[in-house]
Amino acid sequence: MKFIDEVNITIASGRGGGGCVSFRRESLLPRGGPDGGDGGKGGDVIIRTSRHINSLVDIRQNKRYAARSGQPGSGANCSGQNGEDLELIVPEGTIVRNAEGEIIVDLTGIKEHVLLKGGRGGKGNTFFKNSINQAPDYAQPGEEGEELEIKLELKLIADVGIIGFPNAGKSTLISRISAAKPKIADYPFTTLTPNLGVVKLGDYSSFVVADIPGLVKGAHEGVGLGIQFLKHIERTRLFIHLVDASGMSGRDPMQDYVDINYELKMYDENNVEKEGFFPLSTRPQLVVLNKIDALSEDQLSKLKANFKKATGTEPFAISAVTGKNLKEFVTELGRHILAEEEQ
Ligand SMILES: Nc1nc2c(ncn2[C@@H]2O[C@H](COP(=O)(O)OP(=O)(O)OP(=O)(O)O)[C@@H](O)[C@H]2O)c(=O)[nH]1
Ligand SMILES: [Mg+2]
Repeated sequence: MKFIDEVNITIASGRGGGGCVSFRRESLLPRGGPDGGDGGKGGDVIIRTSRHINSLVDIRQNKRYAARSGQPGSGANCSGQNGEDLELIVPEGTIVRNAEGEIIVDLTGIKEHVLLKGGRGGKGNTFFKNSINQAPDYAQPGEEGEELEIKLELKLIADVGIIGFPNAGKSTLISRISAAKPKIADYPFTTLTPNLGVVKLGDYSSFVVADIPGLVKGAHEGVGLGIQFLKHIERTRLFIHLVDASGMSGRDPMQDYVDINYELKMYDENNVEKEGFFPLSTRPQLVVLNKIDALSEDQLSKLKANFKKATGTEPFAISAVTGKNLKEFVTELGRHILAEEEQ
């Protein structure tokens, strides 16, 4: 299964500035020669890649992206200013296609590519002066810019995988921290295929979270939906291990946590021979207790203490429904991802 982020936009390069028709007029030179300057060049549309961006969310903010036009030339042989280029910054690996679906450029290992050239600036009348015509009274108009509909495509690679029992609130969580709109319902196995969401961290960075169908005890033997979806999060840097803390399921939260980790271990055993396989059971996990809105303070602190004893670190405690502690959690998650990246 592929996760593709797609954005359709129209891009336009700037038109060139017109050349100028002008003649020198100085008090001692009543009939001066031509001095109309050239128009400036229109801006190009350039696409550049950045390692700090990993989705196309920002590009989606506009439908049309246009570079600036060149300024017209003026008298005294002044050239018009060139129009500013327009830069689209996208993640590495973005593919640009035209409206017919043909690839214009695949930005894998490519830092920048000029998608559209700006129009040339028109020549001013100075340019047309020659021995026959000493005083041309015409100039060239600027060249038109170009316009193109393009489709940007990016194969998303998840940074974080959310694991947990069915109904733990995985889809609710992803819907609260990203723009993803997965189906959420009060029964197990609501999610049948993985969902991806892009989580924004401040203005310049983001990361991708994958919500996969829930695991149950015996998943490695095919119970429930089985563990085939774990392959979608094999490449993630870390897991959010989401535990339903409410007890509404009738199961014990700590036992759920142990059972899921056991399934990861079994998955590893079954895949250890696979080329390039990264074991899942040793992947860093952020243990997150969800649905704390359904617990009393006392119940929660007992549960936290139990988890701290078992894992060595304090678990996060959130409510994906009320939003309690979500902001702090996203910040912390971002910090962990950066830390993993730097390793
Ligand atoms: N009280 C409470 N209910 C929650 C919370 N988060 C999720 N739920 C509810 O739990 C149920 C399951 O939520 P989902 O997000 O569909 O759970 P899931 O883990 O994606 O489930 P599957 O897709 O079946 O694996 C829904 O009825 C949610 O409204 C929470 O923080 N508090
Ligand atoms: Mg779900």
